[in-house]
Amino acid sequence: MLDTDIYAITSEEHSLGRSNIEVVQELIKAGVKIIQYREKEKKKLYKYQECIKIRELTREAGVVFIVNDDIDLALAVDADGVHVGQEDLPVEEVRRLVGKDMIIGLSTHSPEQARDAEKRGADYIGVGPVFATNTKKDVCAPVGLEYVEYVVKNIKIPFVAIGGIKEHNIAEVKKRGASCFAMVTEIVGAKDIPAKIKALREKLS
Ligand code: TZP
Ligand code: MG
Repeated sequence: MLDTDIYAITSEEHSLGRSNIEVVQELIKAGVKIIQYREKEKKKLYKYQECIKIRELTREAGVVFIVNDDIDLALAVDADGVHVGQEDLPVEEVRRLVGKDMIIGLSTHSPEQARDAEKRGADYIGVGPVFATNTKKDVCAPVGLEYVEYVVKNIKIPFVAIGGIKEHNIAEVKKRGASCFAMVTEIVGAKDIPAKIKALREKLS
């Protein structure tokens, strides 16, 4: 789980006119091994139709597929995991609904939330926003690299750093001990997605 470098997250409104499906195809081509479907602007039926297709593509490619927010959607399309936030259903309830095998990711923004996530059975946590970002609408203030360091030192479950991560600052986050990096706009907003993934990986090497 999260034994990969780049965790890509969809967002059609930032995808330069490409559909989520086209973006996922590019991500797979680029060798990304974990993809989260995050789509705030669409009705459930259209999200379902996209996720059915993305499930097919990711399964074929051996890519881990996580659905953001919608537990029912994750179950309906047989995703590998679901990612929830602090104001979604409690992790224990999510676990009860999805069963023991589905991956549960939980966004966290503080040491307390990280410890709590671990205690309650999240499989991994999101740690951020590390830097300022406008991609998420109700985002809190950046938690900074100190929180990344805290998690590296004190939390045993895997984590993914998120929020404002770009080609120019990813190495800085790695230096603090992160090994998996989630990005929305830096990746889906790139004209050439495989070239962007390659450039990010060069910064990490
Ligand atoms: N959760 C915390 S920050 C964020 C989410 C979903 C948005 C990250 O987007 P970007 O474009 O990589 O800053
Ligand atoms: Mg959410």
